[in-house]
Formats: sequence, structure tokens, C-alpha cells
Amino acid sequence: PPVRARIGRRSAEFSTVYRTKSTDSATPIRKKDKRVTSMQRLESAPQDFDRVLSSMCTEPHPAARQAAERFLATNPGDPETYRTVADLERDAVELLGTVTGLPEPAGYVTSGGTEANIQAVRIARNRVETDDPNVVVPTHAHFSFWKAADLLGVELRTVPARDHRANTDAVAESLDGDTVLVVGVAGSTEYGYVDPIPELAELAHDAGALFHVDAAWGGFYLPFTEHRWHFGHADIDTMTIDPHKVGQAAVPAGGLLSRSPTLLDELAIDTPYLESTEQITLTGTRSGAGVASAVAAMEALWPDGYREQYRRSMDNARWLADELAERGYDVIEPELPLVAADVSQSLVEKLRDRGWRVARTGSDELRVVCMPHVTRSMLRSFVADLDWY
Ligand code: 0PR
Repeated sequence: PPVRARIGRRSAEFSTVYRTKSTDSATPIRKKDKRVTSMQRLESAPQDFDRVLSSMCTEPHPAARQAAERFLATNPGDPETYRTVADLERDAVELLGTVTGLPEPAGYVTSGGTEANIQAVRIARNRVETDDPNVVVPTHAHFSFWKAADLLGVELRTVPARDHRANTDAVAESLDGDTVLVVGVAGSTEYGYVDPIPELAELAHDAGALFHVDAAWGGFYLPFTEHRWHFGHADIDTMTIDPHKVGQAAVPAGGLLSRSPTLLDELAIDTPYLESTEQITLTGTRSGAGVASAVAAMEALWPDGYREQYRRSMDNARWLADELAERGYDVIEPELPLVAADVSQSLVEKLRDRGWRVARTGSDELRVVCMPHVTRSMLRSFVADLDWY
């Protein structure tokens, strides 16, 4: 679909902090509560992660929580003033390089996958002189690429998938001399599937374009799989990998990595009145808490903790997929710890009424993301509720 058709539309369905689809707030304000402060209301609110099967955020590792608190008031956006957190950010990038097979990584800790994806598009656009740049993404790419296209004035060419993975023939057909970037997804938001990364990289480079991998969610599960997804497997230019998702850091901590520091130069803006002379980030003031917690989580968990987590989450996903299949639902075979199944809208609504936070795919399947906070016992009671209807 042309990108313009999907952007700038206003409707009651639009979901932001201010306007949300959800009608049942976790902490409803009733008239008689008027003199109760928001903080007092929080005390009686339910535990955040108890029934959350829809989120790509999770409970941070205890070390990450502690590190976040310690660096709450620091700003890695001003590295000459906040030197400790600036050092920590270098460590974070090193660790992300280790996870993604990149020995001399360049990059920084972003506010999340959205910022990292926008910046990857910005690098590619700025690198090439063309009046009419286009970016080729599979249809299952995250919606942050639509934001990027809108902000940066590039044409987004979406390519249909085959079996939930990018179709390389269709990608090849949509490339031309104005293609500045091709995107592959390693762990898609809807199904957790991995695109053919080495093949896409080759197509991109043959067309003179850069190649970006979005491993925002999958990046901390994939090292323990057979998938070919990282810098050591393919000629990848940039990558998104988010510590604040499966990495178990505190929010906000995303990651943008680049094979070479030269590509990041495309993002540089002069900062005349700071001690440091330029900035490559999209936001100015940034969260030192996110940076510090990313380092703490990765030092605590890489590689054994993440491996153990992958095994547990993947076992849970396979277990849930089997339970749903036994009950006659069509299940999309999980490739990473994410289960999608053809459960009716009305049943999903009933589960939501019972407090389950579950998501849906674009094709209206039920979608359960097996994050670290999602345990077998949680899934057992979810299935028990499903059986009850
Ligand atoms: N790339 C991929 C593959 C993603 O799945 C996501 C987020 C992003 C990029 C963007 O990352 P940020 O949200 O950090 O900018 N995918 C989830 C989604 O859109 C994000 C999410 C997280 C949703 C927590 C709900 C939630 O509770 O579904």
C-alpha cells in the first residue's frame, strides 16, 4: 500500500497514550475517588506482568533495575559531562557486538527499536544523492518503518511475504537504482519468523543499497538457534537489537549497530555549545538509566542466562502451540518464542474480560509473546480459561 494511505489518518481506533482502544483501565477513576491521588491509586493496582501475554517488554533483571536507578539523572547525550555513563555506553555497544557477531561494533543505545529503525533509514537516505529514494521492506516489517518513511520523505516499497517470510523474488523485482535500503526482519513482530537474511543482503548490495536487519525483539533469542541472522552470517550494514525487550534491561534501551563508524557519520549534527562537538542520536537528552541497565543485564545474562531463557521460552511456546492444536485451533508453527493461532475474536474478547492481555496479528489471529515473565503456570491458567468457554 502507498505509505501516504496509512499515515496521518485520524480515527477512534487510533491508539496513543491519550486515546486508547482499551476501555477497561487497570486503575479506573470513579467519581468518588476524586480526592485520591494517582500514586495512591497505584498501590491497589494489579501486578503489571501477571497476565500480560501481548507485550515485548518484560520484567527487568534485578541487576538492570539497580543500575537504572543509580543512573536515573545522567544524560549520555552529553558524554563529556556524564563520563561514566558515556563509558558504559561504549561497553553496551561492545556487548551488543558480541551478541550479534560484530567484532568492532559502532552504534549507540537508542530509545527503542523505533528510533534505531528510523536512524537506519536516515543513514541510507543521507548516504545517496537521489531525488526519489526508496526503501524496500517486507509487509511484516514493524510499523516504525512507516514512521521513518513519513519523517524522512522516502518511498516505502512493501513486498508481500511467502509463508510469513520475505519473498526474495518479490524483493528483487522491487529494487531499482533509487533503492537506498533493503530491510530484513529477524524475529517478526507478528509471528516471530526470520527472513532469509544472507540472500536479502546480497540482493541489496547488488542493487547498490544498504542492508538493515531488524532484530529488535529476536536478537537476544537468535544466538541460541540455527538461524542465519547476524553480522557473521551475512553482509549486514546496520542492525536494530533492543536490550529493553528480550535483553531484560529497563525501558528505554534500544540498540542501533553499524558495521562501520563511517555510516554513523551520516547522522552527525554539530553541537556548538556542548563540550562534545557533534551528536548522532535522534533524541537529545537520553536515558542514562537505559544505558546502564542494558550493560548490567547483558553482563549478568550473556550468554548462559539468555540461553537458559531461550530454552524456557521456546519450550513454553511449543507447549502452548501443542495445547492449542490439540483443541482444534490452527496454529502457526513457532520459530521463536511467539505463538499465533486462529482463535475467534469473540473468544479473545472473553479472555480479555478475564484480565488476559493478548494481542492479535494483522490477520486477526491470537498472538502470545513468550517473554521471560511468561511462565508455564501462567500459560496453564490461560489454557484453563480458554477451556472454560
Ligand atoms: N522492530 C520490531 C521487530 C518490533 O517488534 C518492535 C516493537 C520495534 C521494532 C519497535 O520497538 P520499540 O517499540 O522499542 O520502539 N514491537 C512491539 C509491538 O509493536 C512493541 C511493543 C512492546 C508492543 C511492548 C507492546 C508492548 O507492551 O508490538
